[in-house]
Amino acid sequence: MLLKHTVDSNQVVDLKVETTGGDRPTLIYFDAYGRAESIRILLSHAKVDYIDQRIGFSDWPALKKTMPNEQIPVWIEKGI
Ligand SMILES: N[C@@H](CCC(=O)N[C@@H](CS)C(=O)NCC(=O)O)C(=O)O
Repeated sequence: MLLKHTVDSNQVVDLKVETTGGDRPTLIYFDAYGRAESIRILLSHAKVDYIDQRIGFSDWPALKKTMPNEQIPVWIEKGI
């Protein structure tokens, strides 16, 4: 699955979401503990099947404007 984020009129960033199928929700955060690790731990404990999408720090400046409040963590479920 490929999410296309329009950053501005000239630039579209592809955010590749690893998925093997199904409609698994996605947690987007840096490849770091930060504000996401407690969420990951809770999801793991609850045995929630989700995609742990980790963004490289070098990709963040382009993706920032596409995120709600321009911050992460972000949870995407059923396209929302
Ligand atoms: N109010 C948000 C704050 C999220 C937040 O501060 N995210 C930081 C990472 S821990 C962030 O996106 N930093 C990058 C930036 O602001 O450009 C929450 O509690 O989840």
